[in-house]
Amino acid sequence: MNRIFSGIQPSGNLQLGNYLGAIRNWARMQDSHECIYCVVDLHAITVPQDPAELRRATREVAAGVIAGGVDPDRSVIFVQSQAPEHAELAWILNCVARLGWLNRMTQFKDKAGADRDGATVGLYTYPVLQAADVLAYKATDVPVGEDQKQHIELARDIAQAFNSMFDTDFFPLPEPRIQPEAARIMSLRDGTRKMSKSDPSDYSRINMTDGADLIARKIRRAKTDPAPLPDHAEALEGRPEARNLVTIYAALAEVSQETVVERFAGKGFGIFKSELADLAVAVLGPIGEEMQRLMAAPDEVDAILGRGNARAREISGPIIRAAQDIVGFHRA
Ligand code: AQP
Repeated sequence: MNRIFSGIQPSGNLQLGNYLGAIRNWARMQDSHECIYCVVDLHAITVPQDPAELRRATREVAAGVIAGGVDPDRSVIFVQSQAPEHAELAWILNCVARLGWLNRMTQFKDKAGADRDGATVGLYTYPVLQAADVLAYKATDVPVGEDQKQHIELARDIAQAFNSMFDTDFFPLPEPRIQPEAARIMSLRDGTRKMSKSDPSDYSRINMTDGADLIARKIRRAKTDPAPLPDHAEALEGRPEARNLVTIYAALAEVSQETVVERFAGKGFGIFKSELADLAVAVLGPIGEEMQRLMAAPDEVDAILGRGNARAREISGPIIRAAQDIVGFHRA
């Protein structure tokens, strides 16, 4: 069975893009893969976080992953900082990865913005830690949204560089697994920016815990253009907000974009948005309720994370020790 690793940051409220682009896919992959899923708090602190909020969000994200369909009896779910193997391997890989490779990473450029010198070193080496996350388990497949593809390609380069530096075939080269239908869910306020937990505008995203009224209000207020829906999907070109709402509808209904535009061809956004809101509430409602239940049962979540942590370290420990031996670390 191929081994999957994927992570999610506790950097704010889980949003629809996290669900459609990652968590739903994580749940599906449990049938065919050995799955390891991680709340990546080490990644979250690459930008400033409030400590109390980080702790709260870590539990909430774990609850979201479980409520979204990841079964703790079948998959490993744990918190990254509690498995020191990640940081240990990241250091070794920092000494393999090249500055030039990291200089090409677009996420760093986006997140650092104009003040690049003010960004943390951690934000810069974020993709190396991500490579360590995956390689610590010798994972072969990494389900991610489109935004993370470049980082997984870098993880492949780092694995290959380690192997050739030490003349070994120790690390397998991981493959990104992207769900094309929900690869990139965009902001409800700007169809050219991805929907994101940390966007300052709550109206830019649908949170997994939003209630029915709020979901409907956010969709009603979502930016659109004045034209009606077209009769074929290619005509959405140049209409990023319209395309985004069609993408969301198609992903939630698990149908193609073509099917959605055929159904709503010529109709205005008023009707479309109202049906989209009903659909979003039908899909997210039960997940949000289960999240709330788990958030009210912190001991249950912590017990799951504790078990997951022990299992994760059982797998990664021997791999890290073998990597240290390859590098030449002395064991006394
Ligand atoms: N808008 C999105 N569309 C599709 N997939 C998405 N993902 C995130 N946003 C979208 C996928 O969710 C997984 C976890 O992401 P993450 O939490 O590690 O970080 P991120 O990609 O940076 O997500 P956010 O929500 O935008 O967080 P912040 O605001 O903290 O940066 C990944 O597989 C990602 O592709």
